[in-house]
Amino acid sequence: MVEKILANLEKSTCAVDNTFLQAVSEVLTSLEPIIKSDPRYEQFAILERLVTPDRVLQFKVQWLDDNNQVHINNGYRIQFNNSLGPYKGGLRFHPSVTTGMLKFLAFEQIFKNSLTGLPIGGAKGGSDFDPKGKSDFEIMRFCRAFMRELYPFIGARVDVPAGDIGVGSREIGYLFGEYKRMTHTYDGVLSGKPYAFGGSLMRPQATGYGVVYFAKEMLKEELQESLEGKVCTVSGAGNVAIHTIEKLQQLGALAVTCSDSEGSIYDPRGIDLHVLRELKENTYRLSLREYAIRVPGSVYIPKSEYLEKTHAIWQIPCFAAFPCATQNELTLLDAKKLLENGCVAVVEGANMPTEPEAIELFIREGVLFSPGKASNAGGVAVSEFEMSQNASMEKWDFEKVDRKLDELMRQIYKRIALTAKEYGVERNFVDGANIAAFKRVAEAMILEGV
Ligand code: NDP
Ligand code: 2IT
Repeated sequence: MVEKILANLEKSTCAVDNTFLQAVSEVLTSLEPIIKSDPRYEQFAILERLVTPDRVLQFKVQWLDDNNQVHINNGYRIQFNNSLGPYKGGLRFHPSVTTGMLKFLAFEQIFKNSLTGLPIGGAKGGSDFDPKGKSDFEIMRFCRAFMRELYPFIGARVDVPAGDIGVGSREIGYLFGEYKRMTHTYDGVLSGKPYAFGGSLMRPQATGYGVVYFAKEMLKEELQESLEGKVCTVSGAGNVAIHTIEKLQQLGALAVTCSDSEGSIYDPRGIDLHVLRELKENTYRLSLREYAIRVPGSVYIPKSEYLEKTHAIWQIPCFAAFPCATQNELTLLDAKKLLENGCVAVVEGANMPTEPEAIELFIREGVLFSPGKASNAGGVAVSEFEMSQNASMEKWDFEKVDRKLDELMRQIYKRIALTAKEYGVERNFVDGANIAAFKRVAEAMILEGV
C-alpha cells in the first residue's frame, strides 16, 4: 500500500517529460531557419515564452466506486498559450497520463489550433484515472469529482475542454452537468457535448472525417491520386480510428486494419464497422479478439507476437497509412516496412504517433507525411464551430458542418504546402505546419505585449 502511494507520488512529482521534449525539439528544428528572419522574435523572447506553459494546474480527484470505496486520482489542466483565443484542447483519461504527457499535448495543440485559422489558444488536461472496467455510475462520479476541482479555472471565454483518449460525449455530458450545478450557468464551457444540450452535429465524426478530407486533398494535389479502391491501414479502435475508417469506406477505399492496446485486426475484405462499433462503442469496451470470432476471414494478432519496436499493422502492405491510436506507435522499423511495401502517404490521426526517425525517413524518401497537428485538426475545428453555435444560440445542420470541415481541411493543406514551398522545403509538411502555425501565434504574442 505504502509502496503504491509512494510510486504514484513519484510519478506525479517527477513527471517524465520525454514526449514534451520530443514535441518541442521537432518544432524548434523546423523554426531554426526562420527565427533570424524577424528580429522581434528574439527581442520578444518568443521561443522561450512559447515553450513555457502559462499555467500548470494539478488537483486531487476523490471519488467513490460502486462499493463505496474511496479512490484518489491526479487531475490536470495545462493552459499553455492563449494568444490566439481562449485556451482550447481535450481531456485525456488514461493511467499513463502525467504532467509531461499533457505538456506535450497542450504544446502541440497551440500549433494545431493556429493552423485552423480560428480564434483558439492551446491547452490540454486529464487524469491518470483508468476508465477501463468502470461502471457507468463510476464514470459519472469520477467526472463529477473531476469537474468540482476544475470548474473555477475554465469558462466559455477562458478555457474550453473537450474529449480525447478515454473521454467522449458521455464523459463530457457528466462534466457539463456538474459545471452547470456548480456555477448556475448554461454556456459553451465544454465542446463535444451531447446534441441534447448544445453539442454540434458531426463533432463525434469530425476528427476522423477531417483526417480523410485532408488525405484526399493532399493526394489529389501532390500525386493526382484518389483514395478510391486503395488499400489503407488504420490503427486504433476509438473515436478517431472508427470515423477515419468510416470516411475511407464512404470514399471507396478499403480500410483493412484496426487495433487496440492488446492487439490488431487484419480483415482483407475491409473492416466491418458494424461489428467494430458493437465491440467498442459501449461502456465495457470489448477486446478485438472478439472481432476475429465474429468475422470469418479476419485475423487477430496479439500485441505480444511482435517485437517491441514493430507493430503488426504497419507490416501490412498499403497505399496509405493512418495511425490513429496514440503517441509513438509507428517506429523506424515500421516506417522501413511501410516504405518497402510501397506506401505513398502517412496521414496522422493521433497526436505525434510517428517517432522522429520514422518521420525523417518518410520525408527523405518522398513519402507524403502529414503531422497530426495538421491532419487531425478537424476535431478541434468543429469544437470551435460548437463554441460559435453556443455563443449565438444557433444549431447548424449536419451538411453545413460537414461542408465547413471539408473546406477547412483543404485550407490547412494549402496553408502548410504553400509555406513549405515558400521556405524552400517543398513537400515537407512538418516544417510547413510548424512554420505556418508559429508565425500566426508569434505575431499575436508580439502584438499583445508582455
Ligand atoms: P479513444 O479513447 O476513443 O480511442 C483510443 C484508441 O487507441 C483505443 O482503441 C485504444 O485502445 C488505443 N490506445 C490507447 N492507448 C494505446 C496504447 N498505449 N497502445 C495501443 N493502443 C492504444 O481516443 P481517440 O480516438 O479520441 O484518440 C486517439 C488519438 O487521436 C489520440 O492520440 C488523441 O490525442 C488523438 N486525437 C483525438 C481527437 C478527438 O477528437 N477525440 C482529436 C485529435 C486528436 P484501448 O481501448 O485498448 O485502450
Ligand atoms: O487533440 C485534439 O485536438 C483533441 N483532443 C480535440 C480538442 C478539442 O478541443 O476539440
